[in-house]
Amino acid sequence: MRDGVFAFGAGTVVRYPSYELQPLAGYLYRETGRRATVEGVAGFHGAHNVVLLAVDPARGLPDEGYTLEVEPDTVRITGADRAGLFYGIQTLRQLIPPGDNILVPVAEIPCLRITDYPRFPYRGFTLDVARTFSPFEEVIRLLDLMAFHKMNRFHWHLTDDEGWRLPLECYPELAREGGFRGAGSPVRNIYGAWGERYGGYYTTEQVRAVIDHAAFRNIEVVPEFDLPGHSRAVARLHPEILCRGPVDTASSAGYDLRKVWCAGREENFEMIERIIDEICVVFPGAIIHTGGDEVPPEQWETCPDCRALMKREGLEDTAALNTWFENRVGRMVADRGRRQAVWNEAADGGTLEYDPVIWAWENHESVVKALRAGYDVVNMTSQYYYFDMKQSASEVGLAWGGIVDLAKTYGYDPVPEVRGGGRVIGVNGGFWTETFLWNGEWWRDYQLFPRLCALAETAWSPESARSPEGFRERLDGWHLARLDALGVAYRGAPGVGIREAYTVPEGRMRVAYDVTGSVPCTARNPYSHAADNDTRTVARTVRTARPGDWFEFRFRSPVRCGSITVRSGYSALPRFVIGPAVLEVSYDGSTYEVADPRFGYTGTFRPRAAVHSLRLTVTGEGNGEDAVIIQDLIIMP
Ligand code: TNX
Repeated sequence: MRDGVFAFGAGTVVRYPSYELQPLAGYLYRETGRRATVEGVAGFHGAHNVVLLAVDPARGLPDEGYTLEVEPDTVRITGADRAGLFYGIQTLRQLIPPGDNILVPVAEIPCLRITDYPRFPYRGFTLDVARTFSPFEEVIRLLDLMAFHKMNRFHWHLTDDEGWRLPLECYPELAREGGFRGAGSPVRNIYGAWGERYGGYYTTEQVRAVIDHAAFRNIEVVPEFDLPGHSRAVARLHPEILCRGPVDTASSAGYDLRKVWCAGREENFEMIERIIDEICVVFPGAIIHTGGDEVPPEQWETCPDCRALMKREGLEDTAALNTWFENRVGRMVADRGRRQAVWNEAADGGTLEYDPVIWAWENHESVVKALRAGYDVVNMTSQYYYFDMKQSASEVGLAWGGIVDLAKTYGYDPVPEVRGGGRVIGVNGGFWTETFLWNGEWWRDYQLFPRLCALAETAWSPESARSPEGFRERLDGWHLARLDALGVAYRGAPGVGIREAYTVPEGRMRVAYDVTGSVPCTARNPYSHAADNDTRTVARTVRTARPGDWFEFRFRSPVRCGSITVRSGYSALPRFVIGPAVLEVSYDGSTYEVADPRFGYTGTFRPRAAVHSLRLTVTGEGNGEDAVIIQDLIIMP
């Protein structure tokens, strides 16, 4: 810090010395409230009130580094490379007082000198767009926010069991049909309401626009084609890729849940190579992610072709087969001059031969294991960096990785001490989206911020410069205000606060009723759990509900009320829902009339008289699940 301030605005001139930097000068102008004028002139020429941009590798700063020198008359931002200059501009943005930039004509920036560069070359974030779709505009907005936090890799999880969002010329049906689920699609809903048509995919133009928008902001897009598991969506359109073993419909009302590419079917590798080839044409980045996670062994174990292959290749188990599979795909990636990235399980059954980057996600041990084996590792440990995990016990999200609050994310040192072996090349935040189908639009900001700020600081700053108190101070002191100004509805923001997963409205009525149904419930989760007025307990059936199955809610004495909400499924994860169904109401205990003809997983209606009983009759087929879950009624006066 130095004495004095630079008055940014009212006559400030932004100068760029060469044509290539003009777009960055324009970017600085726009992102700092359009206060300055921009001109293509090199040097200061004795002028004052000048911001001078430059790239100067000769200064000897590491890649992506920069210096920022603020004096009363001049601001000089010098990048080691273009990326460094870009990050110097981000820091300048962060030095301008938060608030509405446009309404403050002159912003005072304190005089100072900064020398800055990142700890890790890889500072990434994963967005799962397969389970819940994020439209193009949301992706662009996320890239802007990532860039503001100096993050430089966008890992786009484009394919999974529940959807294929990547447009391909070689297999256009994958996105056009496999991008949707529910009615009219061979892909069914596992998450969300039965039968409901849900989905979307990106157009080729949008994919290009994302890549360009990211590249300008020094973000490389890492596309993921998740295989050999997590491939139900493609398997629904191309069932020939599956193993020659039994179908998997035992728990799913006839819907085949199989999701693994057969490893013994040679034509599969032709199809995969065509897809990889097109991915390499569309995506210019260095890394192509080919999945390798969570491959259920049963299909390979029962397939004659896979068994013959394992025998021929001397592969002991399905873990070895998974590694073998990823090596074949790795070769396709390497042949095209790219580097393969895989989830940690891909290395469980042998050596990956094409110098892949291992994305260690399961736990800290998986980071250590991959390092010991000598790989480059991206640390994405779910217990710290999965932003689909709950932030406290009562909030929305999964919890298999524990409660991942801000302090946990911030407090984790991503570089374990492992002698020799590989190195941690970076960190990555993960946002898996199966939990968020029901939550409208608020959840993206809520789950990501400010946890992403903590991850970004871990990614950039040396471990020795980090401190939880300092981080908290900087958040409360100005960074959260800056997020407010950027319109980010982060957890705890004014008007957002802390949201409970299941908001049970205040003042609901406690009324005695009984629940019965045509499907028995489990002993652990009987029907009475849906009638005990305790919203933490649920009833769970022993099998899925089929067309014609019914559930009845019978009040001990007729209830006069303003509204009744019937709810099904888990409160945290939109699974095991009932629907579609017809909701009927009886005011006399014997005749029924329709209250909601299109009941999804939930439905609310306003009775016109005292209610005697309610009945749900299932009209749609199964949900790819072996049960449905019923919650307490919410009855409002
Ligand atoms: C595990 S992360 C998965 C995802 C889920 C996530 C939910 C990874 C490689 N596999 O498919 O969405 O957990 O937290």
